[in-house]
Parts: sequence; structure tokens; C-alpha cells
Amino acid sequence: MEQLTGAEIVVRCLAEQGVKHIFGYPGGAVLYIYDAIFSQEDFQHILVRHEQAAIHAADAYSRSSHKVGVALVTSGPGLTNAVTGLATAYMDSIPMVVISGQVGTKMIGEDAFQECDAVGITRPCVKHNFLVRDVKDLADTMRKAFHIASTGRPGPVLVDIPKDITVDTCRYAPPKGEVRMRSYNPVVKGHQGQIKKAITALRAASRPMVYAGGGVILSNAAEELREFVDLLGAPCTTTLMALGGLNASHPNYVGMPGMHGTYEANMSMQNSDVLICVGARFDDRVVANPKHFGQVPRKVIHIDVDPSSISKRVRADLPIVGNVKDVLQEMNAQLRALRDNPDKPAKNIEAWWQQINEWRERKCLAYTQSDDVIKPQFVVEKLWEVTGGEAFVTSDVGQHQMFAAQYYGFEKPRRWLNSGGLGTMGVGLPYAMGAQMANPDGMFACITGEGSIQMNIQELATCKQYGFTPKIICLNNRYLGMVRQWQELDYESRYSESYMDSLPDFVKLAESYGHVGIQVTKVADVEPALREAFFGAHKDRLVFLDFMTDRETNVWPMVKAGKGLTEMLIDGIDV
Ligand SMILES: Cc1cc2nc3c(=O)[nH]c(=O)nc-3n(C[C@H](O)[C@H](O)[C@H](O)COP(=O)(O)OP(=O)(O)OC[C@H]3O[C@@H](n4cnc5c(N)ncnc54)[C@H](O)[C@@H]3O)c2cc1C
Ligand SMILES: Cc1ncc(C[n+]2csc(CCOP(=O)(O)OP(=O)(O)O)c2C)c(N)n1
Ligand SMILES: [Mg+2]
Repeated sequence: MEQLTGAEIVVRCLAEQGVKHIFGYPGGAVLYIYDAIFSQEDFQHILVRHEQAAIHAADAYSRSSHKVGVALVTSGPGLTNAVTGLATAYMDSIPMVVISGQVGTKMIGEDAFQECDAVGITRPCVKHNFLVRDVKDLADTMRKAFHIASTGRPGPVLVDIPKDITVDTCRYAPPKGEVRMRSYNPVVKGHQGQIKKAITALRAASRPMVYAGGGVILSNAAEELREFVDLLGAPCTTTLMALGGLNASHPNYVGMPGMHGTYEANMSMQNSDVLICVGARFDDRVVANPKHFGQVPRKVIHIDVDPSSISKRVRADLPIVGNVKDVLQEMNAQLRALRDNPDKPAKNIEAWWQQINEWRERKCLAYTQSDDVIKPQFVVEKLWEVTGGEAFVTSDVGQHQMFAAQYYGFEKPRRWLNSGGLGTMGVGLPYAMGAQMANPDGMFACITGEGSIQMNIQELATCKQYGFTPKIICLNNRYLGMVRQWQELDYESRYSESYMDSLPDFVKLAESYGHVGIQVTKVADVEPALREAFFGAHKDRLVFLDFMTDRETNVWPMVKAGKGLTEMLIDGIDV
């Protein structure tokens, strides 16, 4: 067995896991680890310009590829800068391992230089964290970190390593088989009896509905979901976290549910008699008012790997604890065996479909594009056309995020990367970096706002250094538009601090970082500019497209906070 330093063990353990890329930023407490990175060739390190971006990029690396994202930061401010990234990944259940440096073990608690209580600060926003106190525990801890991050309900895991541990040496032994932890054994297969009952209820339903969430994406179950929907013949909605989980062109797809969901998705959710929730968590942006939701009697079936998600906000009549992919496979096998005529939807749901098609006729996403001012929806629709719906689309947070979700029809999973649970402005650009690192042959669009993009704008330098070439689609309304919309609707249009003044010249800014910048002010230039950026002379460059959009376009439909799912506003009018 070899004798290695702690720093060398960290590097070995990453190689063991097959890690090819890590995102990070150096500092005193991690210098030995950086030194060990210098002399290895197993993985590439990407030097970001702010630790927050390292975590976001690692997070998107995972979202877009199903691999565990990895980031490395120093102690103190390096760790505190990482907290937003950790909380963002935690809220959306993203598997990630973050390594942070810590002051030497003997100095912990002495207010040492760049000391902070990493384990304490991150405890509420990671799936698990470790402080390594002995180099002999390091390899085991690293292996456990990857295991915990990627199994059960996934999530970020922090490994905090004091500097002296990175210098200490011990024998390194390669891993012996899979990690086993007595205290941690997530359930995978669903309970057979519960699955059988669910199938019976679904087949007997006259208004069945499938409500699919992030769990479908996280467990790579898009194919299983599609087969399930086909076999059942039921309508299906996918949350903001599950766009692409069912292809948007699927005839049974009714769009996203919730606050900015479609009329037909919300009406179908509310009026269903058997609702099956597949890896979603009845978030308050979807069911804002559980009491109103409960007015309609319906049977709720809930599949989730995390039992604490079940009956948290909406009571489940039939809980199924297990991995979405395994449970759907089992359900599909049973449905296949029971189905008499695979080509025809069951007779008992014909009236339901008639009703849903009437709701669809409402055309809740219709908008008018005049000749004079660019509508944000129009830019997203054109982006979809130009990229053939094939791009990896990242977004920031705000109105532009909702327009992206509503107007870019996702056909595949892991193509839509956004912060749903925490709603973190600033993720868009680092998400595009992480996605491109994991999928070098893809097309990348970062749909953002002039407010959000400024939160991690420094990453334009990282993009230059590593050749990341997303097309930044800035829907520039000169407002913190989502805030402005709420102020218009709920605060009598008192636009308190929601305008964006003193904006930089984004064209010059992009150019100063060595990229291409284009401002688009005319409707007729929208499509040509997009084509030029994706397929013209700049196709291999980062292009910052600054679209001057209508200032006060609102996102519709909208269910205001606390309202019932069917208490929607469309174009500002109660439906
Ligand atoms: C400005 C803004 C507006 C928003 N508006 C909307 C909106 O209109 N509509 C909307 O849908 N969202 C909206 N959101 C997002 C919302 O806040 C939530 O993030 C989202 O609804 C949660 O999605 P989800 O229920 O699919 O759960 P996720 O957060 O994706 O959670 C996944 C669930 O699946 C479970 N799970 C994970 N892995 C597995 C597995 N392998 N097997 C089984 N279960 C698993 C987890 O335990 C968890 O319960 C908005 C966000 C923002 C920032
Ligand atoms: C880090 C952070 N701070 C504040 C907010 C609250 N917030 C949500 S949307 C939004 C406005 C975003 O403005 P912009 O990026 O220009 O997008 P727009 O809504 O105009 O499309 C703000 C301030 C947030 N989500 N994240
Ligand atoms: Mg804006």
C-alpha cells in the first residue's frame, strides 16, 4: 500500500470516482490540494472568478449529465461565497460534492485567519457534511460523500478538510466494492401492494392526471414516464423542475402547472379524480393554497424516494416510497399486462379529454407581437425555432425564466437548467459553463435579464479562458421585471427600487472580455441575430445578445400567492 499525503488522497479519491472536471478557486487552506492537482492528469480544474460560480457550474454539470458535480473552495470567505450555490443545489436535490479547506485542526475555534464554522454554516443547506479530523478517515469520507450525494434523494455534500490533514500522511488503499453505511439505506423499489392499489385506482379513474416533477429527471426516468402516460392515456403536466421529462410535443402534455402554469394544466390538476404525483413535492408555487385544492375530492397517489416529501403539503391517500424509475417500470409492466387494446385510450376518459381540449382552446399563452417593440415571448419562440428545440437552455430568475419555461418546448430531459426552489439570480452564466463542460458538443443558450446577468458577470472571463461559448439571450426590459410585475399587481404600481438604471453597455462589456456583443432593438432583427449567433460567423464564440424588449410585459397566466390553482389571471383578467 502507498503512503500518501491527505492532499494526494483527495486527488486519488476524485480519480477513483471517475471525476473528469472540477470547478474551483484557490486559497491558503487548500494550497496543498492545489499542489497535488498540479501534478495529476486525471481531471481538469476550471478556475472560476467567484466561488459562487464554481458551485453553480458544478451543479449544472450534474443537472445536465447525471454525474456528480465537484467544486473546491478555500476556507472562510471561499466557503461563505459557496453557500448560495449549496443552498441552490440543495433546494433542487442536485448531487454534488464540495470540498472546502479549513484552518489547521489545532486552530479551530481560535478565530484563526480565514476560519469559519463551515459545518455549522452549511448544515441547513446540504444533504450531509463532514469535518475530517484524521487523515486516516479521509478516503472513506470522500467515498461516502459521493455515495450520499448520488443515492436516495440526491443533494450536495460538503467535505471540510483542515489544512494539516492535507499534509499528514497515511496508507492509501483503493476502494473495496460499494460503500455500505448501516445508518443510510434509501429505499429503491416501491411497495408491491401499494403499486397494485395505485394501478387499480388509475384504471378506474374517469379523470386521471399525471403530475410529474424533478424526481423524473433526477432518476433518468423520462422514457418510463412517457410509456406510463401512453399506457394510461392520461394528461400529464411537468413542473418547472421537470420540463423535458415528458416531451413537450407529446399529445397528452398540457404544459407546466402552478403560478405561471397553463390554464389547461391547472384546470386538469384541480379537477382530476385520481392524481398521481411522480417525484414532485406540491411546492407552494404549484399548489399555493392546499385548502382550495382540497375542495375537490380526489385520490392522491404520491411516488417519492424521500418519505418526508409525502403528505408534506398535500395529503397522499396512497404513498409509494421508492425510486421513480423503478416504480414506473413496475407500474408499466402491470399496465401492459392489463391493457386490452394498446392503441385506444380507455373509454372512461373520453369525456375528460373533451373537457381538456376545451380548456386548451383558451390559448392561454397567446400574445401579440407588433412591429415596433420586441416581446420577450417572441425572442424565446424564435430561439426555439432557430435551435430546433435542441439547445441546453439555462436561465436566471425572473420574468425571462418564466418566458423561457413557457415558450421553449423541451423535448428531452436535462436540457433545461434553472434554479427552481431557491430562485437564485446569477445562476444562468455559470450554469451554461457547467453544462458545456459536461456536454462539449451541445448548443447553449443562457436566457437572462439585465438584472440577473450582473450577479455573476465576472464569469465572462472564465468563459474566455476555457472557450465556453454560450449565446447569452438577455431579455433587457430595464426593470427587475418580476419584482415590478408584483408591484404593479399588489402595490398599486409603486415601483420601489425595481428599475435598472446605469446599466453597462453590454456590447462593449462583452467585447472587453474578448467576446462578441450585439444589441437588437428591431423586431425584424431578432431571428437573423439568433441565426448569426448560433450558425453564422460567431458560432464558435460567446455572443452576448442584448434584446431591448418591451418594458412592461407581464407573465401570464398567473396564480397569485395564496390563491387557488384555478383562480388564475390571464392578461390581467380573472378567469
Ligand atoms: C420565479 C419563479 C416562479 C416559479 N413558478 C413555478 C410555476 O409556475 N410552476 C412550477 O412548477 N414551479 C415554479 N417554480 C419552481 C418552484 O419554486 C419549485 O422549485 C418547483 O415547483 C418544484 O418542483 P418539483 O415539485 O418537481 O420538485 P423538486 O424540487 O424537483 O423535487 C423533486 C422531488 O422528487 C423527489 N425525488 C428526487 N429524486 C427522486 C428519485 N430518484 N425517485 C423518487 N423521487 C425523487 C424529491 O424527494 C422531491 O420531493 C418557480 C420558481 C421561481 C424561481
Ligand atoms: C439573488 C436574488 N436576489 C433577489 C431575488 C428576487 N428577484 C426575483 S426576480 C428578480 C428580478 C430579476 O430581474 P431581471 O434579471 O432583470 O429579470 P426580469 O424579471 O426583468 O426578466 C428579483 C430581484 C432573487 N430571486 N435572487
Ligand atoms: Mg429585467
